[in-house]
Amino acid sequence: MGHPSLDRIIELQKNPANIRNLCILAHVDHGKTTLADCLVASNGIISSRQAGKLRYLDSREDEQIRGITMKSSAISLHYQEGDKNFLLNLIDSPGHVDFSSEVSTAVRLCDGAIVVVDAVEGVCPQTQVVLRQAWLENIRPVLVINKIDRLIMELKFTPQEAYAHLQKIMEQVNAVTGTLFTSSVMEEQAEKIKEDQGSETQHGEQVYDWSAGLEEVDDSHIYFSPDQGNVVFASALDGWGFSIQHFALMYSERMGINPEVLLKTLWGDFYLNAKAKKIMKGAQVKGKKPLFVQLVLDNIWSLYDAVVTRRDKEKVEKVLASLDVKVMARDSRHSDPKVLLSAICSQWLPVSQAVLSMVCNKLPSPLHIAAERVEKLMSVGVRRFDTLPERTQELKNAFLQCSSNENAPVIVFVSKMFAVDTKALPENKQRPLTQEEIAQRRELARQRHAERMAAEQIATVGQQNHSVNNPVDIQARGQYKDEMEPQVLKESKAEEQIETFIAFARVYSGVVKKGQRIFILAPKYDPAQGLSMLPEQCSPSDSLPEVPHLSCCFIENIYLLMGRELEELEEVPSGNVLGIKGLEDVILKSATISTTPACPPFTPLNFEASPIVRVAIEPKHPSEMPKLVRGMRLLNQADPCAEVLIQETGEHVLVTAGEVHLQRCLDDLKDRFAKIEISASEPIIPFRETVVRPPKVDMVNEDLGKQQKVAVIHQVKEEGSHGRSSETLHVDSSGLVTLTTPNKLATVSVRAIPLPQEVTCLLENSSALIRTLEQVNMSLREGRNLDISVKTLEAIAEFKAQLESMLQGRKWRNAVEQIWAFGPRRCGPNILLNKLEGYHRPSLWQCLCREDTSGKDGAQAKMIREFDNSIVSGFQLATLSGPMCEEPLMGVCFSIERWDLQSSNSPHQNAFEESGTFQEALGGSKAPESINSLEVTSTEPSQAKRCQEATPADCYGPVSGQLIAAMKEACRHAFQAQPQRLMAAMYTCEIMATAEVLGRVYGVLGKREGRILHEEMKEGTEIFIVKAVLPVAESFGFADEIRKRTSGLASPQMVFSHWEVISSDPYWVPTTEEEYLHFGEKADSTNQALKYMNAVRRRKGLYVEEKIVEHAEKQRTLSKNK
Ligand SMILES: Nc1nc2c(ncn2[C@@H]2O[C@H](COP(=O)(O)OP(=O)(O)OP(=O)(O)O)[C@@H](O)[C@H]2O)c(=O)[nH]1
Ligand SMILES: [Mg+2]
Repeated sequence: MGHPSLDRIIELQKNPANIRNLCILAHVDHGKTTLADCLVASNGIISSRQAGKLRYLDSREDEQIRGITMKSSAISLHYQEGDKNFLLNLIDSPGHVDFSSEVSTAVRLCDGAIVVVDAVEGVCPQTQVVLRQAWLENIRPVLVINKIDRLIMELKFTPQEAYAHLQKIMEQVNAVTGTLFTSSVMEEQAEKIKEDQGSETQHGEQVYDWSAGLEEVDDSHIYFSPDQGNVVFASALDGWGFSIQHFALMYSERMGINPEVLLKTLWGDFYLNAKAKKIMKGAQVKGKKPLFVQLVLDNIWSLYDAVVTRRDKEKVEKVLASLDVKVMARDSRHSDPKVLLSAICSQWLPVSQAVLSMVCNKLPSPLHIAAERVEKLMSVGVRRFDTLPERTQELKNAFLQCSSNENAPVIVFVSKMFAVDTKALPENKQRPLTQEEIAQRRELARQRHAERMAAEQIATVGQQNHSVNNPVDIQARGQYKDEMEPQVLKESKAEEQIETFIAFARVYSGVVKKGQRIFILAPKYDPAQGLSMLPEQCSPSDSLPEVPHLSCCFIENIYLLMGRELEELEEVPSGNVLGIKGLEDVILKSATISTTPACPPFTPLNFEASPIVRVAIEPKHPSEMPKLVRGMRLLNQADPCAEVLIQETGEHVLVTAGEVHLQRCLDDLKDRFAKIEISASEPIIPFRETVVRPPKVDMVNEDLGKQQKVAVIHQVKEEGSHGRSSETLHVDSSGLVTLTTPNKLATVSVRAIPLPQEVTCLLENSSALIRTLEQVNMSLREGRNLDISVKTLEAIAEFKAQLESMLQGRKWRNAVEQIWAFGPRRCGPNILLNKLEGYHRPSLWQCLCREDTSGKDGAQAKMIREFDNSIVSGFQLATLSGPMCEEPLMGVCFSIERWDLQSSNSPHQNAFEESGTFQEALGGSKAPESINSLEVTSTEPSQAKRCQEATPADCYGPVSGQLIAAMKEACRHAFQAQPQRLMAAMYTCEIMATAEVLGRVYGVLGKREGRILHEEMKEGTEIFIVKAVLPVAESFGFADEIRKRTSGLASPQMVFSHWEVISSDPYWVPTTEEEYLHFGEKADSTNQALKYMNAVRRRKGLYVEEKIVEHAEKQRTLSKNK
């Protein structure tokens, strides 16, 4: 098939029924880019000889060097089947975990996916992840089992063994989809039951069978099976691939069997009974060759045997004759047998043909977008689809129709921004000139030359007549200077514009045109608000009032994405993937674009990996700081997952998903975006601070008595009294910390309690939900009514129930109801508990039982007390950075047990009573009154005195501020009154290794404090899969070390998994005889936690308690003796 012309593609873009938007997904190195090469070669864009070697879609230099894909890139291909012409918008994605955000951006734009699985390695961790991602985005997958040649050449399987192995892989893949499917059916059933229940409760108890739903739903289409036509077996490297349809058709002709029958029996436990000329069931039991082995695999095996293993010329001739394939003499004489093999296979079983045909027949076109998917895309956060404004709901039809009508609304989603060299843009590129243009230019040049000659002649004549300092001459020179300046300016501007950002996007409705004006809907845009603020039937080109999160912009240019190249287009109709220029100032990473303000922003992308590795960056030469800042801004825009921030300390910090990702970001920064030398710090490793239950035994396993606890508390008291008079701070023996504000008007008592581990986990995993809960509560407090979807409410109720079941026991009685806030940032894994007597705040869970709050309990009792917010803020600050090394807290519950607040105006009132000006001075009496009404404390005589003393209280600042500070301090002291621990971030890492290098892998893991979770052998292979956890702090250079030590035979995939308490106490010092004996006086050799803590403190410029001179006396003695 020839290279499709641009006109052809433009033509094809107009017929959405024949468009397929798809991406290639797989675990790292399973052969996505190689397969993409084969498909690209089928369009003549690269030669078929280069396919598999070129890795055309890996256009970056580092991708080529490292051999892994780092950015997803798209290409449009043409495929013809019968008289039907298809347009395929293909996106190749990376498989390395560090770049899984690139997968999310690709999946969002597609309707289908090719999932590639390595025939040797089978289902790997990323395979599961991508299948899940496809599932979450409702896109349909097809399967390619790749690298079958490895079964022949590397594992030396017989066809029979290979068949058994392939069956197993198929089972594994289907097991993953099966789990996804079952859980979603269960969810739907549960929802249905809930909905029904309302109407049915009157009719008495109903019993529901959970499995019933599963049996009713037809799930055959979601599984992969060769007879369904959604599986291709391939070797992308050798250029062959087939689906069983191909063989079914071929053999049905030869053997005279109905192709339908063959199709059903070619994969499965069937065999050919030669005598009876019948296909029978039960090959395994009878020890017969299954049809698949006999008719398919045997042929391939014998081809490899003849061509590659034996290189038997005669046999090859025979095979060629039987396959009816002709090869060029050059290929058959080539010294590398793989060349001949590829030449044969590309004619006999061309992989592109098999894959493209499957894609066109099995994947949906943009016209078949599921209504369910549209609703999911359109409903953001807590909102549900049917609460969206009517005009917004109507847009669902636009999605479903995928119409390119003139009056269809334009809806486009931008999933990422990518940078291209401005010079490489088609409009800036030099293109070959046509004959006419060449002639035209020649004519122009000739004219110019003639003019110049004439001018010179005049000049020489003139010079003879005039003196040198001719005013005209000076003027001319001045003009010249004038011309120079804009030139210089232009140049510097051009330098700035070296990178242009192109939006990677898909049109869901309407036609996108060059020069069109459109609305940009930021993720937080609310169509209800937009519609109410804007006039009806407005368009983006009108002058409009400002609406939050909505902006307007011109589409400067649009492109067809062709891998490394871009092609300029005038317009792109609905259903296509495209690149858009001109949005870099209005879109940071992703956004929705529309011509109607009724369009909602799409749901945010699901990112699987969270950025965790952070480094501080600075330019080698301090004067280049502005360039670095600009470069970092560009990098932030160009990468979906990288985060760039400036810390309070002034450091410029880059946060990435892993080491490989970090390296790529640094390279990009150096070579493209900042173009300066930079230096990056050692990765900054995040820690968390927590408290634990007091240990029962000491470091040498001796029983601990009470004295240690007391010692700890003593220490806190001492520390506490450093900064402030101990009069305001009191710590009792149970760890309850009581603190009074400097103006002595407010007192808080706080206790820190460790949360059970599973609660911390739950909080950590539910942060999105907690944030939603917080939003809901906020709007309830403001009196706004938010329509919350049933699903969200259920999720909140379930979360509450889970918390209740986890927080059992006397200590936690009623705790869930008393939760005041979560922190830090209002959604973190720490809890503030309200243990105050007589203060009934509105419950955090009020959205679950909105009817009662206003009813019987009475609004009176559930009032929010004045300065409630200050307490929460103090708690947020305390949990954001702990006392150990200013890292966030985790798994700590602060229970606030006393909160007295004296009315701040009483002393003033005393003083100002007579003059009566105070009320005016305060500008109204609302606030002081409400404090009065909630006053709890008694009126002792000393109280009055204290109040008198506190008259100049104003010098301490506003009460709310003091209360925040006091609450924060109280929490910190309460934290210190408990045994404190550091928590380390942990990676889970999966390593595939062969038996001979397994020992070395364990060696490296052991050295880096890794813990092996389990090890298993992949069935039928020599490969072991080791799963381990490893502290992030020890992970830098780990992948490289493993690769080096095993000569590249094992490579780990690391993903952030959880936080783990480091068991050793950083503050521990030996106190008993035994401990001295065991650890020596210094006891610093083994304290890993202390090392980590001090490293963090040093980095942050905090005080580190270290002895610089260790044994001063000895040194002196030595010199004396000399
Ligand atoms: N033996 C064999 N090797 C293959 C086959 N397909 C790909 N490979 C090799 O596998 C390696 C990885 O191939 P890629 O195509 O880069 O894999 P990928 O899935 O794109 O990798 P990432 O993009 O990094 O996730 C390369 O060395 C290929 O030559 C195949 O069919 N058989
Ligand atoms: Mg790749």
